[in-house]
Amino acid sequence: MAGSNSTQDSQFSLHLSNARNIPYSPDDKRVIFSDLHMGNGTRRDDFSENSELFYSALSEYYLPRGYDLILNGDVEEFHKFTWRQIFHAWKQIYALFDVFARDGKLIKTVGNHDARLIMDLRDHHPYTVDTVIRMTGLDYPLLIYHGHQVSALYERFNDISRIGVRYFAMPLGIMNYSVAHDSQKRHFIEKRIYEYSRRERIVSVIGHTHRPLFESLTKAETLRFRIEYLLVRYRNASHGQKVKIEEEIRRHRAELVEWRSRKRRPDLQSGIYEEDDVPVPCMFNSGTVIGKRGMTCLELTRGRIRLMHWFDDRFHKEHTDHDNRRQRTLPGGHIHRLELRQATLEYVMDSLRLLS
Ligand SMILES: [Mn+2]
Repeated sequence: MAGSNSTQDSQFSLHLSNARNIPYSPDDKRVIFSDLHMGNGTRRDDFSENSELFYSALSEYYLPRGYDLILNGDVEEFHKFTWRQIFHAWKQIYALFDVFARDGKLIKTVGNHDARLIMDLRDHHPYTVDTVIRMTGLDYPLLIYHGHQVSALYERFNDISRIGVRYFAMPLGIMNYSVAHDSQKRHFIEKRIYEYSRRERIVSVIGHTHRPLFESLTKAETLRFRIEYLLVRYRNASHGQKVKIEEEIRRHRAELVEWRSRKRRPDLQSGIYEEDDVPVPCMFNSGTVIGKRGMTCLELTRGRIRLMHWFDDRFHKEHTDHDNRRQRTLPGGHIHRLELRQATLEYVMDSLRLLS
């Protein structure tokens, strides 16, 4: 990231000398959450709304099943709140983190909103904080990092004035500046991380943009690719297969139409790879805990990576679907865990070998 006047120099690379190595084993169970933005517990605190959902998922699902908990950055919101305020407001959550930490099952990385944890607050934090986790023992390394490392590059090349907003407006709470609400910046970040991961043959698991990504793709992109793939298979399929493929195409098509019809923020720059190329599944994003429709996370279990959506049907009614096989409900009956996508790590590694 050496300073340069040339915009062609805007390549991204991570400093891996300080990465912490964690061996991969198919028997391990790990869950990755990012972007909690924990604050003081008031209405100004973005974490408040989904805090119960988060607490229930950890205490009733992941903890009893022996998962490692990976918190991948922006856990605390120090741009608006003090350490004392955050810790006081969320004692119960920290008590739960303590339980994971006691068994050596808590892994925490740093983001841009909690960067003070590796700076002035270094001695006041009870947990080890890393910048990059490198999972070893797979064909190619799987790196877990927040992803803000690209932001500095963006500021440098595109909009130097933003730095003023970041460092002067934020601490006073004048504006709620966040990368998640800036689609141009989000696109820049995803594209740089995608290109870096593909070039270096690594799998990047990030957060930061608050947008869940699976196999480097958004949901609409995945559905489109799957429909195209099924259309190719359709022609040479047997009669029995054709009926099944037809059904599948119709279902995906309906899902795509439904997904598009929802009133979403326009996101025209969603493609992060060259359109005439096959996307490589080298980038995954856990999304965020503070989503309006619940929270998303990535699970690494039994040789698979899965994108999960957690929601509480008392607040996020639109998603309730009791007939869905991919949905599990916690004993209280209100909190649901829905599998959005899944792939084997072998598939991910093979793709990296053959496509990058
Ligand atoms: Mn961030």
